[in-house]
Amino acid sequence: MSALEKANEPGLTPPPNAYLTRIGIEALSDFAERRDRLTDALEKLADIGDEVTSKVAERLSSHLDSLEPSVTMIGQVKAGKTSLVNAMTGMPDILPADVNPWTSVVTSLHLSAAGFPDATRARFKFFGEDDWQRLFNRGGRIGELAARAGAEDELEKVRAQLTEMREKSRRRLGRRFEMLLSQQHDYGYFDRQLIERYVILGDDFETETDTSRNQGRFADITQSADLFIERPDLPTGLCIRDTPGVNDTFMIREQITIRAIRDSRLCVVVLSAHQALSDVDLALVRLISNVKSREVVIFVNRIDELADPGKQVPEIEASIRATLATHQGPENAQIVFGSAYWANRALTGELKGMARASADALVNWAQHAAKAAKRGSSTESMIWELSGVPTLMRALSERIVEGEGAEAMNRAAAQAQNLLRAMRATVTGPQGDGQSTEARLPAETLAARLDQIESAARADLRDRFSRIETEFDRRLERAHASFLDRATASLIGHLETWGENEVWQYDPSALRMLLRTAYQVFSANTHRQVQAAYDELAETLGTLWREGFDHVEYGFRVEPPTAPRVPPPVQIGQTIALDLKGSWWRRWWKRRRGYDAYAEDFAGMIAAETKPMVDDLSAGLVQSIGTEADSVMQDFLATQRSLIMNLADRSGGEPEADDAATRKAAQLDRLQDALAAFAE
Ligand SMILES: Nc1nc2c(ncn2[C@@H]2O[C@H](COP(=O)(O)OP(=O)(O)OP(=O)(O)O)[C@@H](O)[C@H]2O)c(=O)[nH]1
Ligand SMILES: [Mg+2]
Repeated sequence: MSALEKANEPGLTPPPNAYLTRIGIEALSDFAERRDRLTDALEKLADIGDEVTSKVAERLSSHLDSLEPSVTMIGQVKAGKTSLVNAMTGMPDILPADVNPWTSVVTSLHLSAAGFPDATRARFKFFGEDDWQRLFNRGGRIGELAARAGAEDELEKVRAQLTEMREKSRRRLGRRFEMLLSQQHDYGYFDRQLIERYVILGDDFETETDTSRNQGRFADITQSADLFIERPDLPTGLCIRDTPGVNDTFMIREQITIRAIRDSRLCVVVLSAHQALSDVDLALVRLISNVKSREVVIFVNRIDELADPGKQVPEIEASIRATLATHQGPENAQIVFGSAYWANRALTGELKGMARASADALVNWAQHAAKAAKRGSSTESMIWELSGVPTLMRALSERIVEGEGAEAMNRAAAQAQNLLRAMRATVTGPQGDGQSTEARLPAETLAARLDQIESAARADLRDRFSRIETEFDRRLERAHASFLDRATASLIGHLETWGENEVWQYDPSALRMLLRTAYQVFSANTHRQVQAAYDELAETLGTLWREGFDHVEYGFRVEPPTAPRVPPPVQIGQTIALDLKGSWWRRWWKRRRGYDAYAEDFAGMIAAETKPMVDDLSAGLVQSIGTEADSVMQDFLATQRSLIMNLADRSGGEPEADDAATRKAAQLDRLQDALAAFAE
């Protein structure tokens, strides 16, 4: 059935066998139980506490509840990313997947058990003026490459295609075209028709006569789509991001993919079993080789199209591992084999109508994957298991729990400890002896000390960052220069031996390796320095508590926040001129004359090609990490300030009646024990 035929169906109600999606996410359910115990403890703290402490407790608990781990799906065009996203979501029809329409937009499906704070159910953001200008005036990445390589006629071709594309959009959108850039459209609902209007490009716009359908009307200027779906059966929130295929003509989408990978902690590379990791996919390998192995899962889709999956799958796996090893891809990345087609059939229960070849392959695969074929389970759950989707979900769930999940829990548990310690002081006096805490320092002094501490801590963090940045820039520059030296030496060597008529090629992977190493050092430094800044701040605040109040427990300490994670340097993998081995490079080569011209032009071109990559790493990333580290610090400080000032305000007030105080002290003791279970 084509996407067009289905356009007017809602298609968004859960399929008959939606229950299957609960298979494979057991680790998430266990996690959710632990999380609920912690939120319970926080809610109890909120009950006991005064207004200020309750607010802190509620904020911590809602923060934990709104945790939304995300997974970005990337892969070659038509590997079946969208079909797989649909299967993982448990809604085979949610996103249009077909031979003809193709995904042009990063589409994020936000699944939440708890619902969403506002009424928006679909949000579409259009390209900004900048991206658009860059694409059309300079021809996107391809244009930049072509211009730099001196391939003017290629550039002309690209420009002509882009102009045509722009004219098409203009015709379709009329006067609104310019106005729409940088805008965002929000809807309180979504259906197939709406989604298609924004996320699907197709070859047949111009021949489409039924304009009421508006398929793909906004797709070429839409940059991202967000859909918000309530899924009460899910133990945690989850975001699944579908992306456009990576080997697209204009490479503008490579940048979009890079951003999408960076926005998620986990990445699934979807390959097609027919052409798993061919040379076309080296661009993919380059991107994922900058992500930690444990944060990448490879899903080889479409095994239903193999004649003998039982025999072919191990061969494919060996060949993928070999390609990854040769091209410095992630080591030991988990590889899952399966079929989105089988998964979606299992969900809808349409098993009889399954294509013959696909059904044969299923039987063949079932014999090899004996584990999946558990006796006593239903046919659809067997097929679901064989589709690989539950295995994929298991892999993702484990990684979510040990990564983002564990961090969120540790963070919340540490802050809950701080809260509890502060509450002991506010509720009963720190010794639990019913005496109310007395402030030793007047409120104004405490406030002034807090101001001082805050500005000193933030300045310290800024200093640390600027030192890290200087060192990182130096390393990047060194890496860059040493690569240029080596490459130029190789070029001269080539010219001396072979002359100008032999085309010379040089592999840029050494550059990437150098940049990656520089980044690893930077990343480790950053983590250490930020944590050190937080630890020192927590110490200082602990001292303030002890100095500021009578009766604060001996050894009272403040737990520091956790340093934010440093994202992987995905942009190191972006395609540069040296990666293009084909006709362009030959052309570039053929245009030069004379050794000096080669060496000079080469250095100039490589410098220009790699500079944005280096800049993006140094300025872009360092800045965003710095901003995040600062905002975590400020958040922590704001909480501490509210707790300290609260205690100062209450001191000297009427102490609570003895029995009430004793009761609360006992409650706090129990909560202390409950929280201890979450200590690292
Ligand atoms: N036989 C078979 N066909 C599949 C499978 N997965 C996807 N397809 C089909 O392959 C075509 C492309 O699938 P999509 O899910 O749109 O692929 P995609 O990777 O999202 O494609 P782009 O968005 O264009 O990059 C559709 O016709 C799907 O029905 C599979 O596991 N088996
Ligand atoms: Mg797609």
